[in-house]
Amino acid sequence: MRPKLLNQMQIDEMMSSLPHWQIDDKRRTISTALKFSDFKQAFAFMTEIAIYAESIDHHPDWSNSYHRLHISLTTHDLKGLTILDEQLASAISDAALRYHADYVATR
Ligand code: H2B
Repeated sequence: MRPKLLNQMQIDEMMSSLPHWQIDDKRRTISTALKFSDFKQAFAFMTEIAIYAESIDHHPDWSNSYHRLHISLTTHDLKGLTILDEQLASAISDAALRYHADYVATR
């Protein structure tokens, strides 16, 4: 699939459906940060998201430290946001609920 960059209106719509995500000033990435009960939970979550990311061929930029996970999404090929970022963010938010992860301040 070769997605198109979202327009301003589509981005606004996306952000209203992703309450725990922030968009950067240039509107090229969305990001969030999560805290899990421990490292094992964080890594299990990452494994689940990694498998999903592979299935849609769209991959997160993320970093993990102990029980914290910082996630940033963008469509590198187009240097901006597409429906794939929305799809991955929404899958991440659904999984975060199941894992009882807490949203924390992003860096
Ligand atoms: N993931 C993300 N986040 N952005 C991309 O542009 C991207 C990707 N491109 N995964 C895909 C892989 C591309 O490099 C391959 C060739 O399909």
